[in-house]
Amino acid sequence: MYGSRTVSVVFPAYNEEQNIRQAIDDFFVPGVVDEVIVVDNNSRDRTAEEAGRTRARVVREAAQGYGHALRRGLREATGDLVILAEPDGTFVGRDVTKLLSYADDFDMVCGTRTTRELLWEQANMGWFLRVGNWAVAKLIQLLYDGPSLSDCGCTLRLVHRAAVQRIGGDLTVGGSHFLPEMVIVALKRGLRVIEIPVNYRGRVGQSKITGTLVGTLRTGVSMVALILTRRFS
Ligand SMILES: Nc1nc2c(ncn2[C@@H]2O[C@H](COP(=O)(O)OP(=O)(O)O)[C@@H](O)[C@H]2O)c(=O)[nH]1
Ligand SMILES: [Mg+2]
Repeated sequence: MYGSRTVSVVFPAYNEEQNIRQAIDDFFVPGVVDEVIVVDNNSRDRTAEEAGRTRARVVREAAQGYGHALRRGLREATGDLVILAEPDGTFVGRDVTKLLSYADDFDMVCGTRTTRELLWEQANMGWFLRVGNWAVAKLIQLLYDGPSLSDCGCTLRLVHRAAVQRIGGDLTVGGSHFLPEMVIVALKRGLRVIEIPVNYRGRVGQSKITGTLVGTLRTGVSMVALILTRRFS
């Protein structure tokens, strides 16, 4: 609970057996987080089994993709406040309280991983990724008259479930470029959005999006295409 509101955490999970249980433990912040939902996205490893041994609720999403998994989680969450995160060890459970501290004033509180002081040594956020995330975020800020944005790809974020109900029908992206769509739709609907710095650590297990240059570029191009087409078509 946060004040009188219940809090859900959503983990999209594709082959995350190595860290899923630690992540659930870490994010089940006592007295604060009421529900953790693991969206198992056709994992071929023991992700679902490992998560099934915890207090988390496991749902299986057959449509493959980061966006499909997160959208399913947004539909499944029952909390008044919904926090999207990743179970790969990159995010820190105690940052939940940072997001919550802005929840009274904003409909959506996005994390940013481009603050150097909060980047851990092993974090996959070198110069290229940092500048790329920043530049695409600035494009959104500029074209959609947004708040100050400095990271287009940070899963860790909070959204009120009431806001999800307003924007859910407009969310269409199933792939890795889902996050900019969520911000664009929120801004178009006039939701109050802010971005705050969060910790970003090294990953446990294999990265499926920004682990390779090709994956990073593909995601970046899809993001920019989405941002431009939604604005100009
Ligand atoms: N890439 C990808 N990630 C998925 C999918 N389904 C769920 N996920 C989860 O989405 C999150 C982001 O992927 P990740 O490999 O961490 O990308 P990175 O953060 O760029 O290293 C992880 O928690 C994945 O387990 C999928 O189909 N593709
Ligand atoms: Mg990750």
